[in-house]
Amino acid sequence: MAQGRIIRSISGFYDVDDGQKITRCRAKGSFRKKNITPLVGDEVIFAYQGMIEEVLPRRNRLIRPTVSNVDQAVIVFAAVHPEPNWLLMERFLVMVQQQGIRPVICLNKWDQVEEFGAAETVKMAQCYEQAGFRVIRTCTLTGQGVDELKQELAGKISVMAGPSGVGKSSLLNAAAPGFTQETGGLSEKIQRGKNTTRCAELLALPEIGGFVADTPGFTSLKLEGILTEDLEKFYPDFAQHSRECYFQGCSHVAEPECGVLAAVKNGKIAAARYEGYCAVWKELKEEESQEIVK
Ligand SMILES: Nc1nc2c(ncn2[C@@H]2O[C@H](COP(=O)(O)OP(=O)(O)O)[C@@H](O)[C@H]2O)c(=O)[nH]1
Ligand SMILES: [Mg+2]
Ligand SMILES: [Zn+2]
Repeated sequence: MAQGRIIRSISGFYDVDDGQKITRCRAKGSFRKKNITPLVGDEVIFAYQGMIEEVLPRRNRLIRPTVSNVDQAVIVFAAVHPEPNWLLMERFLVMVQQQGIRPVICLNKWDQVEEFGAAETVKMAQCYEQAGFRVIRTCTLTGQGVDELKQELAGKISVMAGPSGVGKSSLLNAAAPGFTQETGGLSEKIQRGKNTTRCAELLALPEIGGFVADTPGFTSLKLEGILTEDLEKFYPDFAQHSRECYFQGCSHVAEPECGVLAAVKNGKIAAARYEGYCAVWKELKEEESQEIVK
């Protein structure tokens, strides 16, 4: 019996990496009765004959893509093309933190900042840094920021998230010698049907250690299971200011004498960050009122 991690799942089989080699396994028949479905990322006890005997407790579970025990999500956006959707960034940040996963923001194609100006992207990079997030500015053409990205990936289980065409696969190829992830997006578009059903795969990072899952990317994201009153948990930069709110349970959206709004006015919280919060809050509120109608 040995312990390893599922790195791939293909039609009923699971490839388990124990650090030495990869063993193709089936799941024990009793799993089905117990409603256990092994996931990519799971730590398992397995027999070398090719049988998963036990799935060890999961730390967390990301839904898109479906990977468990994730340390961090690298959220990749392009500086200019495809045009960054900052509200989508807010949703990514909330979703990832809701699962207890650390977000790392990667703004790729930084060469486009010089080419096109992109004052908005430069401003947002600072805004997220000010909010306490790790922000890496990268360019796969010049190699800018690639070492920083490698440092973040080293020894951890990471998932690349973000829209398609922003350079996720290119970044992995730049960060890991030997990786040959397909880039350019075209074939991904053709295969989209296939890709959405296929599970993510964990790629072992040579030299630096750890695993990373590449994903085709998606451009929409619906937040589920979050209450408006819990939203500010995912805005750690608001915490010290919300203590100054006059009303207990202040939503920071409409109440008078709000500490968060005051911090926005005196520049301690970036206005764009606050606008993102309000937009997500309103979305969640709308859903809550629909729930009540049902
Ligand atoms: N200008 C520029 N283009 C890049 C950069 N990184 C990737 N690309 C290009 O962006 C396109 C999409 O890259 P890809 O890695 O397939 O994106 P993915 O869909 O997120 O995996 C490809 O044509 C890449 O050559 C970069 O840093 N700067
Ligand atoms: Mg890709
Ligand atoms: Zn408030």
